[in-house]
Amino acid sequence: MTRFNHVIVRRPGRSLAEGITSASELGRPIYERALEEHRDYVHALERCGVDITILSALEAYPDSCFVEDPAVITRCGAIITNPGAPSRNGEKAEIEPVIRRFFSDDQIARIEAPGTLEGGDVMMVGDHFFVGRSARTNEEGIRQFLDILNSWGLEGSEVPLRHVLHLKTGVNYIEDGNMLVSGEFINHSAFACYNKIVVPDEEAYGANCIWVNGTVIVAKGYPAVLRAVQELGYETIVVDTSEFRKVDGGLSCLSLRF
Ligand code: CIR
Repeated sequence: MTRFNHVIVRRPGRSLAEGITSASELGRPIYERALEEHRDYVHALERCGVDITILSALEAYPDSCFVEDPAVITRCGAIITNPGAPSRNGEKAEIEPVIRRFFSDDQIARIEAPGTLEGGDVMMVGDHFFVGRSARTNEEGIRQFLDILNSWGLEGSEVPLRHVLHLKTGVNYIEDGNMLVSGEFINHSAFACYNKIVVPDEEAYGANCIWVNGTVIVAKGYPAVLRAVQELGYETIVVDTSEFRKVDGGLSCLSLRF
């Protein structure tokens, strides 16, 4: 059974306003509001019974509060990724010393060039890891990732993406066989055997929920998603992530949970 004891987050910096975005029509994130939303996010996690490592903002890396992307943590070890976005690649060197506080040398592996991989493309379902092949995560990155998993007795499989930034932009596992699916993943054969909660198009951003020790954290403003998750019997906490949405970020991207 999955249980998380630790969470790593990084405060957003003022440079978040320069983060990569596909949604410029939403405007640039407002730093003070992003900080407030981030504090609420941390409080929500605290209520889920995890200890939280809060890292300082890194102004040199506008997207570095999205700590999910430069590392993937499994029950057997951690993988430092090789982010495919050039402006984010240096984040891997910033996260590694933090990962070392929790894992020994033999529990840490790396994705090496020409392989690229970002953690937002990795969805953990027990000991199986679905990996999105995206503009950020390439074939070689996935090959290396699956090799590492296999060497640890874990397994994974590739899911080609057509429209979304990362795999977990559109599909998220909330344990107990339940999976939130939106857009291109609704009828995807890889997810046919799960209890699918279909997220309507107008709430697609809300598909990015996180399960933490029995509680599901849901983004504010997605009532159909919230209702569906509550009807499954989960405790829920709603957190506003609208400033992070302006740079394509959501609930899962803002933490490493292990
Ligand atoms: C990026 O484009 O890399 C950031 N602006 C958003 C990253 C979101 N991360 C995630 O979905 N895991």
